[in-house]
Amino acid sequence: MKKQLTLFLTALLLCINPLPVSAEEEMPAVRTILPRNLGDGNSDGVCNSSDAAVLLISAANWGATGISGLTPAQEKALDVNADGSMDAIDGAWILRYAAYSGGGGTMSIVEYVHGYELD
Ligand SMILES: [Ca+2]
Ligand SMILES: [Ca+2]
Repeated sequence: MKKQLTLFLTALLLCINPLPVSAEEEMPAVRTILPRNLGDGNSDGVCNSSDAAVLLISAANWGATGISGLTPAQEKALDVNADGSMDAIDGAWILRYAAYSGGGGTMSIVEYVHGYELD
């Protein structure tokens, strides 16, 4: 069931357009912009498939109304690859990380995606 949800969310995420993260959130060096709660879009302290669902719902809201319904901090947390927009790539990273950590992986999402730990 969890695998089916992951596959379903991945398929949906691949169909949505990117949501731009607020310009004020953009900075030049990736290492300086990564938030401590990277990937944790629902602010429950963990990054899992529920966060991908938050991203998907916000993308649907964005498409329908032009408003994501998320706070700037949530948008920044969900820009997992730190490219300045929330999109299917971020959702795919979250789902990949959820599968990794659910399988016993111990890296943080920052290390998993970016290859290093925050200071
Ligand atoms: Ca979360
Ligand atoms: Ca992104």
